[in-house]
Amino acid sequence: NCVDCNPYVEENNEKVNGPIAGSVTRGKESGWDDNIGYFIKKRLSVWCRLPNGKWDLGKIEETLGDEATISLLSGTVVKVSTAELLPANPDILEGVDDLMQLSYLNEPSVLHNIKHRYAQDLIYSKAGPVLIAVNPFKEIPIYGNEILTSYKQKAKDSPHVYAIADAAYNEMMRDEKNQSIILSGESGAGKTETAKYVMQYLAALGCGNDSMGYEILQTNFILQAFGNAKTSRNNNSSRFGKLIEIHFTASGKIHGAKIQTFLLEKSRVVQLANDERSYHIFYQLCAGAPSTLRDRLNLRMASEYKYLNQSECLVVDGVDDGMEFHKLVDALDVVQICKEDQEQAFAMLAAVLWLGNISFQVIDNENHVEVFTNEAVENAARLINCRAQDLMLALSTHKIQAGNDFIAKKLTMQKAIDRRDALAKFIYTRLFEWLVVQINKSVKVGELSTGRSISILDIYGFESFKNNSFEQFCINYANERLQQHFNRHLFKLEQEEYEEDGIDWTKVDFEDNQECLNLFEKKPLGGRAFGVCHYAGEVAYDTNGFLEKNRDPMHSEFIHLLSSSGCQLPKPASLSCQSGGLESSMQSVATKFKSQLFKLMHQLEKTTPHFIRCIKPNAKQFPGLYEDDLVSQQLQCCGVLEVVRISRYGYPTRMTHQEFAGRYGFLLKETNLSWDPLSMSVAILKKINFLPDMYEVGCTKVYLRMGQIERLEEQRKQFLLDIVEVQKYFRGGQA
Ligand code: AD9
Ligand code: MG
Repeated sequence: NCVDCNPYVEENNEKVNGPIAGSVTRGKESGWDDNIGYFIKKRLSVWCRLPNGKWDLGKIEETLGDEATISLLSGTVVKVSTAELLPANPDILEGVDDLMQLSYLNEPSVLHNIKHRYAQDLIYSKAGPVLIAVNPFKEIPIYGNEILTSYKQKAKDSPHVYAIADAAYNEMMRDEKNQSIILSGESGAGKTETAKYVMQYLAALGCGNDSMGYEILQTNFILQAFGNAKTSRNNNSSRFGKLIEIHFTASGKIHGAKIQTFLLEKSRVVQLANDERSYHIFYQLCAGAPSTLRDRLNLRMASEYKYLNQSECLVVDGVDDGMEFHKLVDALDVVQICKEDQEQAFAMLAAVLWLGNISFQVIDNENHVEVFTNEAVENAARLINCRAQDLMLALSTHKIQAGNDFIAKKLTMQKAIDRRDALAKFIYTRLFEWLVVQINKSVKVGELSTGRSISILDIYGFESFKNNSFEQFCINYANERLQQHFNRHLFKLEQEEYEEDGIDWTKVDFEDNQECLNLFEKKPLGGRAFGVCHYAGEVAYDTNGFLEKNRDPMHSEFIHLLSSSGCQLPKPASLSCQSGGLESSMQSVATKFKSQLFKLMHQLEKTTPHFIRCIKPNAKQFPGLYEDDLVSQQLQCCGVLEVVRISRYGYPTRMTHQEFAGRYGFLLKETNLSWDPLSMSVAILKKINFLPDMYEVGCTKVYLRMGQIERLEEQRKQFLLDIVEVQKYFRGGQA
């Protein structure tokens, strides 16, 4: 049972379930089928899905039953099923900065709009309340003090990460309510960079205590060195989730922060895929440590350590690890980690590297092993500050209790290797945790705390690979939770708007992923493989290694070794883990992660959220390359199409009665001047003969279902053409 049942979950589901649980509606685009004839008659553009799956623009020539003949823009004529057609937006809507302005919110229209903007370096767009950020993979001049100031002064309002940070800050000040900025997107999509721009903006806005803003920005650099690595998808991939809560004084100045991290990928310390690296800090230390430190730690080049050289990838293009090391030491100074602690931390890193070089020799025909006595084990023991003999025993034997005595039983080769790697991972993760604690001490929110804060969440995006294991299981579970938060928030916003305007919101259904979450949280999972239909698509998980990864055994030998060693650094953390009680040390990884996530969701639920969806336009990390399929898949995964869907089920067109009456009042032959705009709207809607399901009249606005506005616009166009004809006629007559 990977995710144990926790009574807390039940309680929580109950609480957050709210009014939308179970309301599932997913269907075809309402109204479109009836509109096909209209599109033929008016020669309006449509999107046509070709047999290769790509969408292309064209016009419908004719339909015969379910088959349509389409002439594509290129001139080619194709026959497709009418099910492969979707309405396209009029040219005037090309490249709008909010997707919600599109009359048709279907997938090809959304994709086309984002692509059109991206080609002009307009990387930010809105989808209603959500900011979409497409990674440019190049520097574009849209950041820095000048631009920052123009957003601050509201001189600019085009979609931008600064505008989101500004909105969050202003809402916090105005409503005295905590805010959150939630970034999501797949690896390499730009979450961490975007989060840095948010922090940069907030630091500039709330720079009361200058050094605190600067200190907070420096924490990015430290956590990046210890928690980021080069992967095949991103040269600077964050291998942990992070929530940073930035606190403000009553006058809006920054006065501290609190950082929480989630689920660091520990396997990377000992095992690397080809062309990937371990955590940046190892290479930085090997390349940049001054000679005195090198001597004290017996440090070698990165290429001499097995944990680093196994993947045949030691450098990252354009990165000078030695220089980065000096920047790191500066940042550690800024957050007031003293030189002794810094050196102790470096010693632990060197210990991990030397552990990786320890090897074993078989001593009998049962494959039992002993540690090779060489410099690796000598150095590792010296750095951990224990006796080499004790380390060797801890790595090659297993203690079994026999009556009142303990017998040391020799391990076999694989068990001993696993034991060595487990110790390396243990030391590294404790070091990481220790670092987070130290950073938090340094940026601690002072006595003056008002409780006002903006939290920024940069967490790994949804993952679906060929092989998906326990890590993907946890990551996707986290994403499923965040998606629920996202859906519920959007639903709430919509509901509020309808209710305020006196509209019956029960007519609008929303999708909820509670059933999927229940599956993660309650049911024991059997068999070697299983699939989960996530909101973002189906993922097949391979249970191989699941239980072992979930148990994450902490051998008593290590605890004994480390607590009796003279090593200063990981000890407090490792012991605090133990003193946190047997309970916490016995919890499975998934259980701990689950309760961490619940705490996170509780925390987020108390804030006003702002969502940023980051999109990776190509897998090569190249500028200027936009791959339709990849983008489309991500829009699906990060829920942008879901936002679009939500508004499609609702009423995408909203106009105030003044606007509506002003634009379409001409349709009424006789207007009564004493009519108020609301009465005019009602009269217009009656006159057009819209089906009752296609509109709603609120106190302040008219709400129209998708596609309805086109009908009105077409009539208006015809009316204006008629006027021109009449004018021509009279002018002709006069001539
Ligand atoms: V991961 O899930 O941590 O692997 P992220 O965080 O989504 O991933 P990251 O922010 O690290 O991606 O961005 C990847 C790279 O894209 C960066 O190293 C930059 O080279 C590039 N990038 C991202 N955003 C921008 C931007 N706004 N301007 C320029 C950018 N380059
Ligand atoms: Mg990142």
